[in-house]
Amino acid sequence: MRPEAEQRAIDARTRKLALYHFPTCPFCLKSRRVMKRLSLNIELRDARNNETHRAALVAGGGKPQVPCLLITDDEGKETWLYESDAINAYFNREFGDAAAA
Ligand SMILES: N[C@@H](CCC(=O)N[C@@H](CS)C(=O)NCC(=O)O)C(=O)O
Repeated sequence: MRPEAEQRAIDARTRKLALYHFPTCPFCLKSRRVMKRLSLNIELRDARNNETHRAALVAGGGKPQVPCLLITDDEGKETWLYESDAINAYFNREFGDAAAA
């Protein structure tokens, strides 16, 4: 739980993110758990059941592996971050307690 203003600021930043995932993939679950723990409202894009999302993942990231975090910076430049450990490290670095300190 964060103060409302702080959560709004985090929400504004997480609007620039999207997580490509499969609903039943254990690696995706690992990342979704961290999102939940840190109260990150990040759009989930199902690359298993949604062909558009799957195609975007392959076209942008280069392979159909999930989880993959799409990070869009203020200039619109896209970074496709694969690997659950790397994604979770990014979440903790950007939004964890240490980030707020
Ligand atoms: N080391 C990767 C493993 C990810 C992985 O194996 N994901 C599977 C789904 S559980 C996958 O994307 N497989 C490719 C496919 O099914 O096309 C991680 O930790 O993110």
